Amino acid sequence: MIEIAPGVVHHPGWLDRATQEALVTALRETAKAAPFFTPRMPRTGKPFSVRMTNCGALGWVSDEKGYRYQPTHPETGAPWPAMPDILLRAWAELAGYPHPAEACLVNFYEASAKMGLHQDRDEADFDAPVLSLSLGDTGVFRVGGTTRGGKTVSVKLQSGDALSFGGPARLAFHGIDRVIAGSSTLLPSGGRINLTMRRVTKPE
Ligand code: MD6
Ligand code: FE
Repeated sequence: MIEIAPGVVHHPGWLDRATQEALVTALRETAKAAPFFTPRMPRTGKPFSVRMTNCGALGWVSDEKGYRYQPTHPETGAPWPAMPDILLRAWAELAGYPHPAEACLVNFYEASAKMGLHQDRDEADFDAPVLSLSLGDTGVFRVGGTTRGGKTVSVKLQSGDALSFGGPARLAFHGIDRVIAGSSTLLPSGGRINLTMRRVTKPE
């Protein structure tokens, strides 16, 4: 493991190929129960280039009304499906936090998709890290400080990599500059999946 910035720990190749394939199979079931939707920016309604779904008790959604967590899919109204076991295990092993994750946001990037610099701050509990797993094509991830405009570092997140994002970095700005098309054979039609597991509520 490599600490790329204080609180940002990169675990290259944390999932082996067979586990990556099993996770993709599990996520196809997730997407049947909770189809990918296109989130929209608060106020403007401008669509994201990334498509999203969720699993776990809560899911992150965004539309004209704002960013929030909710227990149901924004289009079907159905509860989110359970988190696959591989994700529960990853949280137990890497998060270093004594309570379970409540939400896993699933982001799908086509070759042209990206995600602008943002903070993850819609959770009530910042003591837990956000734990990310990447599948498919490599994403160029950038992380800076807790204010905009400071110095940043970049790391390539390859299929199977885990990234734990907590402590002094929990509110750091970060994003995905680009996806490197053709860099992985995991997803037959290409693209990148990123999973971010989060604790949302404060434990009792
Ligand atoms: C991505 N990741 O890798 C976007 N957020 O596609 C995130 O936005 C992120 O990787 C919080 C913590 C870790 C992350
Ligand atoms: Fe994020």
